[in-house]
Amino acid sequence: MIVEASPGPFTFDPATTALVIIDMQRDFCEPGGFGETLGNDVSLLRSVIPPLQRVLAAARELGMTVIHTREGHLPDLSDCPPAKLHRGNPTLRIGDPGPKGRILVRGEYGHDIVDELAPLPDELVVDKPGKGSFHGTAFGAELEARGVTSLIVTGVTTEVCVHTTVREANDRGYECLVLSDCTGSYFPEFHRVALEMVAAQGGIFGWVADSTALLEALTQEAVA
Ligand code: C5J
Repeated sequence: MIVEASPGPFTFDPATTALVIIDMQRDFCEPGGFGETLGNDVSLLRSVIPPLQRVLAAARELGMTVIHTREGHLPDLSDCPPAKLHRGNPTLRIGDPGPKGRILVRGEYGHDIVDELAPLPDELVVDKPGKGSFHGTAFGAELEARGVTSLIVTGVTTEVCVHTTVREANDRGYECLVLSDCTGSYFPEFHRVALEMVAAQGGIFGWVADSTALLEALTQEAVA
């Protein structure tokens, strides 16, 4: 299967490709969570949801591997480095009680994925303490166990957890396609530049396309 992408066509086999949905959690996408405590306008991430719902539906229809990630910490915060916990001047810190439960803590309502993109029972959900999906998780082992060699990467935020995951994946030999309208940032300029960085220099970290280009390719596959 071939997707029109930047810097050139992205070729992949759906049987060995995972749709990775990074951190589409209430803590980042809804008021009262981690993203808002840092002073961000969380409504900026909402535009990611409709195109990502369409991509998720198409991937499920094709029987592709779907993996969701969630950034967050154990209730005792033992996996939260002090530098992360004490950094900056947020209105609430990681672990503090907020309107959606303790900020960025596993098991809390705010830590979970938004209703619109809720995982199905058979879909893997990877809980990660850091920004990248490989650090401190079984993500790499799970990809290997499923024979995955290519990733279609979506979610938030483009320049933080999406970028870190793509960089980690690229160094491990995975071919990554980042979907421009299925990723988002609190900073539109960072989003634009982060995507440019992925595809620059002949695709230094991977490829970039929009969901329309991917859906065209997936639809043709479903018909064929
Ligand atoms: C951030 C993330 N931005 N999921 N996390 O702190 O990108």
